[in-house]
Amino acid sequence: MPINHSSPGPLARSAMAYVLAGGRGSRLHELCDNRAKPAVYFGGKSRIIDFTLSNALNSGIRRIAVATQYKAHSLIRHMQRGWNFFRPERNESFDILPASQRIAGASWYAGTADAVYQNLDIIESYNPEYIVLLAGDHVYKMDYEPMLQQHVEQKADITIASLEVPVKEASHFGVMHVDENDVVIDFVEKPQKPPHVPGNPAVALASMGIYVFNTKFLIDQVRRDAADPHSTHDFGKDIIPYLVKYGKAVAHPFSRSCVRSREEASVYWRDVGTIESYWEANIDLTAVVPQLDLFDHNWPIWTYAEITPPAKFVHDEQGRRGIAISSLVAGGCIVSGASIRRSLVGTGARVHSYAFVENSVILPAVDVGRGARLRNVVVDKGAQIPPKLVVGEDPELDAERFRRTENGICLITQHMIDRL
Ligand code: ADQ
Ligand code: ADP
Repeated sequence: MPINHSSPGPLARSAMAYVLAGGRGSRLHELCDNRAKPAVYFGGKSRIIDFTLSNALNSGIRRIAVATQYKAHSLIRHMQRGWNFFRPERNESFDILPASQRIAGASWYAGTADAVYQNLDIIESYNPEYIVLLAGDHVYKMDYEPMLQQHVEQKADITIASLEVPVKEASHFGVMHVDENDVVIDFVEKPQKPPHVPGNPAVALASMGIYVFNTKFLIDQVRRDAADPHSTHDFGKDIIPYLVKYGKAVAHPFSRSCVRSREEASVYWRDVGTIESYWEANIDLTAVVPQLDLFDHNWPIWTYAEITPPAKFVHDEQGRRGIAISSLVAGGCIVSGASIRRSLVGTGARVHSYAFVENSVILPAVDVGRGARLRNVVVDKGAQIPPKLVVGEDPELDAERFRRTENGICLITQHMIDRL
């Protein structure tokens, strides 16, 4: 049933969120061997995509579609289990759209614009007034309503969420210049030498890859792009540069719609695209006042949570205490005679006697054997850490056995343990 445009209230109710969740996440290496980046665990019990989906839901959007492609099984399974509460009889919908050769001759999604083009019939069947186009692989809390309002007030063709980033990191982004009304006057996708904002050589204005369109306009643009033999069918490379030149593109500063609790000192948006940034963003959650507040009742991060008993901390047979300090420990864990510090421990993990875990991200169902010592590691789901294994004390040995980053963070997977 089409969305009722005449109903008063927030614009989000006339919008559909279209989430691109097909990217590869190659800099997360083995963490993305069997799952797409949006399906990677974050914060002890959520997955990265839960942030974008929760933002949409908490903003009041009730129609969501997610385009998947690369290694999508675990992502699709997660969404089927955790995001299946939308009801067509309430004008709600949740569609998972794997690249599935739905259009004659087309195969995989060639680029982000193609991932929209191949599903235009589905978008048209819901007929939303606006599309909020999102990426499924960032960690942030954002209310999309102020962005929709700005889009309508400024009669924009496209509104692009923007964030100031250090110039030295800006070559991973689309970089913009805006005029005094936030109209984008220049846009370059991933420039080698990023231009800075006027008056501040250290800062560039980056696109967050979050766009608002009027649906009819988006459909026209994506069709035009699909017919263009010179296009790579990508928003950042093709559609946005075209609209900055020939249409009206407006930038929406993230600071106007970033959701912050009283605990949060500054705006928070993370790509968590590398092992180091992933580790760091997770470990930050163990701080007394973390930069990201996951305990904010006003903006819950929804997820699929397995039914588990609460985490349990017990003495071992010799009376050694099982403890965790400055740590987040998910349900179903048993910590027996082991010490855990500044770490995240995922659902259903076991940490056995005499083990010591520090500054580490332990994903679900990991088993840390007796006497193992882990420092500065990320352990992939289900890995069985052998008794007495020591990681984080001998850089050369670590680099031989595991994936060790420049700053000494080790990613450990079961496959690497099998080779020991
Ligand atoms: P990138 O993130 O590098 O830059 P891209 O690789 O196109 O752009 O990914 C955008 C989103 O689409 C990601 O969530 C990815 O998972 C998904 N995706 C990629 N290819 C897909 C496909 N074929 N099918 C389905 N989903 C796919 C973009 C913009 C920049 C901007 C940054 C902000 O192009 O201008 O600065 O996002 O992170
Ligand atoms: P997640 O932890 O993301 O929920 P799993 O770790 O259970 O998912 O598996 C991720 C995906 O990879 C699933 O589709 C699973 O079937 C598949 N998978 C897991 N291990 C392997 C493997 N060794 N080879 C190929 N596919 C695998």
